[in-house]
Amino acid sequence: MLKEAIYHRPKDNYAYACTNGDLHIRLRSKRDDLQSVSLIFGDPYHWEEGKWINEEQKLIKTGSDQLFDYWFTSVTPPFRRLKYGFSLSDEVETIYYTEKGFMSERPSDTRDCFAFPFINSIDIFNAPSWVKDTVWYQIFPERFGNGNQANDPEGTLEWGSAEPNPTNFFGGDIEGVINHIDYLKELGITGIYFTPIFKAHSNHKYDTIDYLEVDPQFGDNETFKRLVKVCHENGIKIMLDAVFNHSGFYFPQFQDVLENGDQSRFKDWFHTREFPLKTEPMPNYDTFAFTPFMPKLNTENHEVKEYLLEVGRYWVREFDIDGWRLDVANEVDHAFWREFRQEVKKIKPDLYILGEIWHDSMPWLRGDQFDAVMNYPFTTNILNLFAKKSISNKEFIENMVTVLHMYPKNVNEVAFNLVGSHDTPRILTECDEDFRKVKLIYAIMLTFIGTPCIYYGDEIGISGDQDPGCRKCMEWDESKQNRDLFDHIKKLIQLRYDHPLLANEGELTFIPSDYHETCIAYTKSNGTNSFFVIVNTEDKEVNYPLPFNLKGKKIRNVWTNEEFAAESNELTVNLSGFGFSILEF
Ligand code: ARE
Ligand code: CA
Repeated sequence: MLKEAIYHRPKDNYAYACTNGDLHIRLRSKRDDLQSVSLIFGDPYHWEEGKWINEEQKLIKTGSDQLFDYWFTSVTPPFRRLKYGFSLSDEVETIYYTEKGFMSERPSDTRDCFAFPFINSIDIFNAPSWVKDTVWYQIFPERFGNGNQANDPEGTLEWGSAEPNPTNFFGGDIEGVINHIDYLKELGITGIYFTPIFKAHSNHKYDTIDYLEVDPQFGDNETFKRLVKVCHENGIKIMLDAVFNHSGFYFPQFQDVLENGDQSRFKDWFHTREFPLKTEPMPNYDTFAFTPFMPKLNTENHEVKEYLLEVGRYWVREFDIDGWRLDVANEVDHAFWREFRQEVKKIKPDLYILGEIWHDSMPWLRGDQFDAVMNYPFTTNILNLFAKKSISNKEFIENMVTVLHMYPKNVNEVAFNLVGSHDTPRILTECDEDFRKVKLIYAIMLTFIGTPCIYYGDEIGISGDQDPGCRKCMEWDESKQNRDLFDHIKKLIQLRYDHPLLANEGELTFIPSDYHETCIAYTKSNGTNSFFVIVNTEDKEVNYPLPFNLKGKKIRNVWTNEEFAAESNELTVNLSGFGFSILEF
């Protein structure tokens, strides 16, 4: 037994409480090393005749990545507190693992044990329940629809007449979104994430001038109110982008510091190093990346904090938005985000708080800051397999298992899964314009754990390279839209709504990577019912023998809507090159 690989810590993704009173416990061990793992657990204060009263329960293996196996179990401590240890067995021995290390004797004294001292409900991670059933659509407002030419900025180009660049404008606005609600309804999405809409200088609006005003190029605050109303009437939630890490260069408070230097009453609003401020050759104040046009806000300053918290509250209170996406969330202090959460959730307890973090984000997902982060590790894994072809199916499965075990399950359910955004090349372009691959990718994303998001236009086959290429105008001429892809995604969305198991109910388990050469497969199961997703990642027809004995069971192919009874215990599914299948049994 390789003890060095065995890991547990009574916090974060290894031990966490759920809102229903369950306590989830995970353990990690070297891949293929242990044969079984059990939890030895009991109430810390339950002693009888000098003996600690405890029980034992087996953990199940929920996946293996390149190096490790992951084990899981759930217990419901009646008095909301637990002491525990593990019993670990391989072929030769059984040993015990507790906070004090490894021992040959079963733990009998709670002082040795791991402790989950008390499940205080206020500390439990509690994301809004609507999110896990939501399918998002991301809109870059300047490029979705021009509903009002009167507000077009000077020099606006004809819709779609040029390649997008960092400075051109095409006149997209909020009325353009309102006008196309029927299109979004038809696709079936139930949430819109808008990149920034507040007054700013650039076409992407990440350089805010006024946080309390909708950019006049997009409409006004009343137009936005109308949009929220129309969306809500159509069952669509609204999430806005909060750019609190930095302001824009033309933010009046920053202009004041530029002008008045250390005499400015706003000088502590930013991270300045010397006066006067200069932008060349390098800004002498902190910025987003090295962009002088985005001076970093000092969120530790009381006035700045109060100002931004009010912005956070304002759009929730006055406009009834349903979510905040937090730009560059990892560069803002944790203390700020803790207060932010308190403040906005006081107004709307089921508001969704989504941080933009591309890396391991556990420190933000402990229940006191964000509900989710943008799941770029998921994105990268998909791209590496289908687009860049830099990993094998085996590595893909292993990486997904890693991603799924990075966070608690209740966090995974609301993870914001995406395969592209305004910051990445478009998925079609990544896939070398191979629509079959794009379809497969959506089949995975829309049957996966998490809340999926479609980047505007990806559903009709818009192409585009890295920013700014990925920000082309939406194509509204139906004859130029790929309606086949649209129908495909629409159907997957509908299936996800029709079958909660395809969304976030039940467990996702991959079939081990060595089972089949060219197919990736996983089950979504709640113990009674199961869905089975098989994806052929190569351009050749294959037969996939089902890895279960389903004899006598009714099987339904939910994609083709065919039903059949399994007559033998060996069933094979035929898949075309880059084909897939979704079975229910
Ligand atoms: C502009 C040009 C780009 C150019 C860039 C260089 O358009 O072509 O490459 O300048 O300075 C906004 C605009 C961008 C603009 C940028 C700067 O949308 O068009 O780029 O401002 O003016 C990191 C951050 C992450 C950030 C990405 C872009 O961690 O927070 O970089 N994303 C948000 C928004 C952006 C927005 C900003 C931040 C700024 O979503 O749209 O940009 O408000 C790795 C790293 C990540 C890194 C990621 C992407 O995975 O680990 O940390 O994200 O790559 O680069
Ligand atoms: Ca317009």
